[in-house]
Amino acid sequence: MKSSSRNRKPKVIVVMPAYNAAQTLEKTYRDIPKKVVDKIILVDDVSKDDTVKVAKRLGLKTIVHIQNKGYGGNQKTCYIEALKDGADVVVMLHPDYQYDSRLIPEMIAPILNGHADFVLGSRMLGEGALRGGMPFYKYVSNKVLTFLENECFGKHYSELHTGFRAYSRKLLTTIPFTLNSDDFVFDTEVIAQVEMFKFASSEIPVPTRYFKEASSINFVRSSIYGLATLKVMAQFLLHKWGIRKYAKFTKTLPEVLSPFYAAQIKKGGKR
Ligand SMILES: Nc1nc2c(ncn2[C@@H]2O[C@H](COP(=O)(O)OP(=O)(O)OP(=O)(O)O)[C@@H](O)[C@H]2O)c(=O)[nH]1
Ligand SMILES: [Mg+2]
Repeated sequence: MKSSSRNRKPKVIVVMPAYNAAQTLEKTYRDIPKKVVDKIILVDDVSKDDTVKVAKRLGLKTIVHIQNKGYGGNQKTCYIEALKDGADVVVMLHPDYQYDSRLIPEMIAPILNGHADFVLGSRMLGEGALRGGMPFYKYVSNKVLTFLENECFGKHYSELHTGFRAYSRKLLTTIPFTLNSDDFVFDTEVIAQVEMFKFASSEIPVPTRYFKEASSINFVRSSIYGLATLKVMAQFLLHKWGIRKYAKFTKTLPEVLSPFYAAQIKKGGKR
């Protein structure tokens, strides 16, 4: 790995954007390989259950939003905190036990060995998304959206709608993720930024796990997400063709952050 971490062990921080995760958080936490993870940060988006209580009992760094922001808004806090705390590699892990946190070493390996700045845990490369319980309509829309996104980016990803992701510090201190949506489409915007800023990416196979507590997004929410994803694709192409410019594809994070936070993140990079 390049950058400031040349002479020391890279710091790996796991961030968990949480919303009503009290029932699954401890199980998710137990599976995290502590040997390769330096710190775990949980951001609570005003859960109605005991998520914060459980997180504190487990000794996680816990941040509680003053208002419910949404999944994207939650991730913004997650990444800012991880960068302030000096992360060289950040892993986003849902606290709903949907993704297998035992695979974190595989997720971070391409970043640590300098092959990628962005790693996706792909359920489509795994044992079988449908066999793992992915609802059929989600499977089909996932495939269709991923196909369209690949056409748009000129890439061959197997799945672009996974919530298990790892990022290098360089990536997160470059893309202006704070300009993205506070809703679920935040994830798609990040991928479009990864492509626009030409960061190298990689995929590893992960199993699919669906059960009641791990999935709350219903058909309507999924459809809104699908349409919002198409809109991001349109913005990507308009920007690429020079028809319309979007700050989220041109600015860098320090340019859009308040000087206070920009300085804190810079300090985090110098630990
Ligand atoms: N901040 C915030 N997070 C949410 C909200 N709803 C869900 N989440 C989080 O977003 C993540 C994804 O939501 P899920 O309900 O697990 O989505 P899912 O149905 O598993 O989605 P698929 O994997 O696409 O099927 C989880 O980590 C939730 O904790 C919300 O209203 N606000
Ligand atoms: Mg889930």
